[in-house]
Amino acid sequence: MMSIKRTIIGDDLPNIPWENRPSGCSAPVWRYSKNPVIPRDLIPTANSIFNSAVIPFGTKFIGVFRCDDQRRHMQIHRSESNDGLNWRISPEPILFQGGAPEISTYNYGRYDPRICRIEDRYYITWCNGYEGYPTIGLAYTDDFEEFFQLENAFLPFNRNGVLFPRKLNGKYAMLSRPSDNGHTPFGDIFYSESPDLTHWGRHRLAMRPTDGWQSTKIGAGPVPIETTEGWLLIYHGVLTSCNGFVYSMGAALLDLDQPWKVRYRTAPYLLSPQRDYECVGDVPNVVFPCAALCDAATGRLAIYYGAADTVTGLAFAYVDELIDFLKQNSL
Ligand code: BMA
Repeated sequence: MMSIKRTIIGDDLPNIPWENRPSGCSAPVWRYSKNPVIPRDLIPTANSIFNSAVIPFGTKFIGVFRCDDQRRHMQIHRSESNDGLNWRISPEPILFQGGAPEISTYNYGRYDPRICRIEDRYYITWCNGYEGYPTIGLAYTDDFEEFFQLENAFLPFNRNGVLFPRKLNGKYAMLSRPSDNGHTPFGDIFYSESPDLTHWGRHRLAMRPTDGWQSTKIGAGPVPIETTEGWLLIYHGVLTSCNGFVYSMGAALLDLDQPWKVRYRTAPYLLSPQRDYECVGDVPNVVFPCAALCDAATGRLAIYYGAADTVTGLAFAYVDELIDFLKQNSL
């Protein structure tokens, strides 16, 4: 189905990876038939490649991929692709230059990256080990050749730092999820602002866990997508089963000017771990979205998500259908 109205406020992306909804499927989000789109061993040193981010760059796509190596060190690697499906991953992790040594030293790990373009610069946020504690690391690049690290955004403990793709009311804006030093049995999404990407404040609670699939904790996923209906935020929610955490995907529409105000939020999940590659792996039962490509002309979305902390999956949706679903199935 082609979207005739332009709901996405953003660029056209005619080469967005895409596959039509399979016949017989009526769900608002459907999986790529050739998932996992990125196998765990796309580079020979990798134990697993998941929870990764992609963005259009020129006529191709650039990725920053979480590659856990065979020491089980968590690292971020640059990657590129002509079609968003077939990826060439650099064998060495990204070297982040320029940061204060105590911030940029590899310590505990770099993982779960997101990429966000703000004006003509690309920013990467990730979970950064600082003195062994997780917090939000931040870096920028203009060319995906050289990467410059900035100060960590917050005190530990924090994960899932996700920037907005433009300033709001003159300030940079970020969602994040304060956490603990372990596997964190709680987690709410907060909104914060900064004049300079170094000093963050005016923190506002945006979303709490509720019930069912999103009862234990929640965290922002891809960079929010600006639409005429508000910021479309795809996020993960966690349920605690007798066998551990179950990570699923949902979505919310946030107010455009005050994004800590939630207009709609999915009561049912959009995608939950049901396929073998989502249920079986290093951490079973995980669907963890970290990036979305979108084409404003057609309303197509391509969502990249980590599956079972092992491989990367791809799923598709139309933004208008997703927003209709959100409105009709909101908490
Ligand atoms: C979270 C993060 C993610 C991971 C998820 C499931 O706390 O560590 O990287 O995908 O747990 O294990």
